[in-house]
Amino acid sequence: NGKTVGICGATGAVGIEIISVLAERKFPVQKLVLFASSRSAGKIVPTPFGDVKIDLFSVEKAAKLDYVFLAVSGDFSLQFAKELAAVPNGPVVIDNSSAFRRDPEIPLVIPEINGSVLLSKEGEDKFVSKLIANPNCTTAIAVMALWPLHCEFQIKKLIVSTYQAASGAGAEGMEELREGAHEFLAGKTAVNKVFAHPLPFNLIPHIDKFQDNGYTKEEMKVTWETRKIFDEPELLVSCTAARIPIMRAHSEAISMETVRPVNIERARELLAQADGVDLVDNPDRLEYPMPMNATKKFNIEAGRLRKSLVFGDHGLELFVSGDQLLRGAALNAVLIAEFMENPRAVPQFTKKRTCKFAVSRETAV
Ligand code: 11C
Repeated sequence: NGKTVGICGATGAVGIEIISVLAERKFPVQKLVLFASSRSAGKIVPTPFGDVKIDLFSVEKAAKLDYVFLAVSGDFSLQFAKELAAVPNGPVVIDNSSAFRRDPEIPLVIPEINGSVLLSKEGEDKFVSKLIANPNCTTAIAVMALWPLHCEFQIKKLIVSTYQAASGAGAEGMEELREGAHEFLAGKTAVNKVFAHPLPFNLIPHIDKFQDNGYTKEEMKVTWETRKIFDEPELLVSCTAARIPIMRAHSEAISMETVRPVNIERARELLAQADGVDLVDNPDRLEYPMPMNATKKFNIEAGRLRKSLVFGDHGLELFVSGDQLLRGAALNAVLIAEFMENPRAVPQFTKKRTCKFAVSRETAV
């Protein structure tokens, strides 16, 4: 029962990772179809599933597949995703862009947290939607650590400061950092086209467009998407997002206020047990989450747990690092496909420990 799988944006940073993750997770790929722009069309790409000739996308071609991953712009997704997902017996469409994340009709999914929102009440092999949105990388990495804590202590307020890698701006962003670092070290001024300012040896507190409220869209995504994934529309979330000269893992300092008092040892235990999370929290041995160690890992790292000086017993501080291209994009997308193949195969935190506070989860699982 092999599956036919298509990737749109197959030559981009996320598209390339999706191919690797499909192989590493042993997703039953019977045939892989790679779509990219006319610049790459016709090229032969070696993949773990054999050599594949890059094709130009059309809805007719993609409609014949079982799964289509969209790792392209939001405009492309807006143009084609709904049409493709509406084809009778057509593919499941997993969209990595922000186009549908806030659409109340489209599930926004991290399988281990809220995969159950995909399940139709008609039975386990029936799903509520064939178009599924993959979250923003910054949100996805943070909520892996936050969900188990929320289920135990009920998070009331979140203040997040991010340290985001160049890969969030795609292969071009990574290239600009690599080239710019060489230029900088050679005593030249690093040229910036992708980023608002030169990134090497710098920090840019600006990711995506500024909004009317003074936050950037990247920062607002953390608020909007955390609320939707947790099914907590009132959760207070404030984020400051900064780009730093790191290649592909995002880090985040997170402060929270909780409804219930926090026991730090219990918080450590919860994170040590959580699927998709590695607890790295031994300051005595200089062990804490770092982007260098989180790079190319499926699990995110969480550590630096401590009682908050601001929120006291009802507060917790922590630090997370996670691979932007994996949990933040390709891995999560492939896990969604795995969940659609067999919901029981994906570890689901909600099944082991029902969240006491998100009422809809209790009824859903
Ligand atoms: C960044 N988080 O680091 C962005 C990239 O909404 O999918 C992902 C943008 C998105 O620049």
